[in-house]
Amino acid sequence: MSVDIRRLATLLDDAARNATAVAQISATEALTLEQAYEIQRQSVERRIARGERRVGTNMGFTSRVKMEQMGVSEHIWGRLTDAMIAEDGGTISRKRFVHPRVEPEVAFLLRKPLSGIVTIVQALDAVEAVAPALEIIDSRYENFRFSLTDVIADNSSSSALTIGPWNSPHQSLDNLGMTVTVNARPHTFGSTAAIMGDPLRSLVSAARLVAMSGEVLEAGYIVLAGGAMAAFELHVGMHVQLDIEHLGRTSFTVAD
Ligand code: OOG
Ligand code: MG
Repeated sequence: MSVDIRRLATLLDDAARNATAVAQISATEALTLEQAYEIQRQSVERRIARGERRVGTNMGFTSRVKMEQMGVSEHIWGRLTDAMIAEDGGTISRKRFVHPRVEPEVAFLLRKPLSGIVTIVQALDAVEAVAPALEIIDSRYENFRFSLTDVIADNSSSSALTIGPWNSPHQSLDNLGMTVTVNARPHTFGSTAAIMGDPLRSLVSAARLVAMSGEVLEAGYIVLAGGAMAAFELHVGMHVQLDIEHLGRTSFTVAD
């Protein structure tokens, strides 16, 4: 049976737009990785056609804790658009999402394009700045459960993010303390080391993976290196804050 890529791209785009969950595609159709990324591409194309602008790339499952939490052990990537960026310190409506979760991240801003096999030195040379980021992920699948190809087709659960201050990348980034605070109480502690021992390695992986789909990490792109700690559910009234040692802080509040 041939897979109807366009229908599945529309299904997932509508699910995201209407904040309603759909059944896992893998329950009824076996997708290849190429088909899953093509569904993702076409569903994000629909956003672009509605006026959104591509601003970057989101890496997934780059830490052991994230792999274990979701039962997926391969790196994946998704596409970020401008509509996903929320104001740092601002308010985000719960209504936009199906069952949102948040995770602490490191964001890179590129000053040069990157694609294919690159060294960690080349990756660093392409970075303009680095910032703390909070990513809101929201699977469009029922019960936040999916297979590898399901989550890829669903744009790697990308849904929103806040970004803190941009810093020089010319400092050691491989073991910075991360503190997540919820409603002024410490929630979780971690380290940027959880992201492959050094979040720059996630950028190396991103360059290689996007090249397999004929893509480039463009100058000006934001690249999210992946959640460093397990994601947790968001509820109305929560104020979530991330502090990364030497890099600063980002936060948001969940409104009705
Ligand atoms: C997929 C999102 C992956 C990350 O940082 O690992 C991701 C998911 O967990 O739903 O953004
Ligand atoms: Mg993430």
